Amino acid sequence: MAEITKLIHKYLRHDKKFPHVWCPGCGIGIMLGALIRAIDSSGYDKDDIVLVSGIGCTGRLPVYVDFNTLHTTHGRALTFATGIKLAKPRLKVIVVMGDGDAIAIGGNHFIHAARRNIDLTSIIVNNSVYGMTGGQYSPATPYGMKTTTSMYSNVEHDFKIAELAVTAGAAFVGRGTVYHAKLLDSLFEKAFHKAGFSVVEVISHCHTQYGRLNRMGSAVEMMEWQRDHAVTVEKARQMKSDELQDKFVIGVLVDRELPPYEEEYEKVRKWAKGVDKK
Ligand SMILES: Cc1ncc(C[n+]2csc(CCOP(=O)(O)OP(=O)(O)O)c2C)c(N)n1
Ligand code: SF4
Ligand SMILES: [Mg+2]
Repeated sequence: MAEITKLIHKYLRHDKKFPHVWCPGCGIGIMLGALIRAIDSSGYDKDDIVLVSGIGCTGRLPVYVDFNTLHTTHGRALTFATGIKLAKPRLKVIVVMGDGDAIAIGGNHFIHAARRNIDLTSIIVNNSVYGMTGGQYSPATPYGMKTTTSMYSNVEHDFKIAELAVTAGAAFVGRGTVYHAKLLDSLFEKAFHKAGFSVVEVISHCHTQYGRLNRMGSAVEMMEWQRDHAVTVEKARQMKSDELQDKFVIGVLVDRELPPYEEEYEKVRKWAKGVDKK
């Protein structure tokens, strides 16, 4: 308990910005806990962290934490973060986005940040829906599910966010859930220490919008759904594809050495100035 109190006092703007906007039981709070623990155990100085977000329930997160924070426009968090990183490469830049923020309006920024391998950590809270604006479907809403803009059934198929990041070229990609909170701590730490574009997809729940419309029960029942449908990378390797049909994989999906954009760009800058020869 003393440890939690210490973290609250050190990292939350508890005396200025609370109460927060999140519904009781929302998974974003669990993700925030994991984020703070991972930053604390990584030993970063608070002033060396920049936390950037767009707009949404997830996007609200930087308001509540005592780092350098930017609450920017919907879908554009990665563009702000890229500018910060290129101007101040010594800073640790972390971007938190909702599924809509990251892969609907921000989808192009997301795939190109991964392709360029910019040294940023992206955390995407995937609750399958636009939570903040009333539960409209997003590109992460699975086929057949109800939302306020697909009251009968969603006829589109969902992007698998972590797999999209792997294909787009990210150096590190992990997926966890808010049920598996300890796994989130370790995925965040690994992502922070990776040079290049690192991504952690966090499967979460929006029980007040998506869960209610799809009769998925309380926040706790939605977390039990996460527990029952998640399969570790190691276990998935032993399973047949039909056994994995209604499951998703958690753990480290990719961890590869790729030169970060900043290093490549610095080389070109030195060639152009005649400091180094090509
Ligand atoms: C340019 C622009 N388009 C649309 C909106 C409205 N808007 C705000 S948040 C949001 C979606 C939020 O969903 P998501 O990113 O999944 O975050 P969540 O609330 O689920 O955490 C939308 C469409 C906006 N603020 N700005
Ligand atoms: S609307 Fe959904 S995502 Fe937003 S705070 Fe409530 S439960 Fe969380
Ligand atoms: Mg969402």
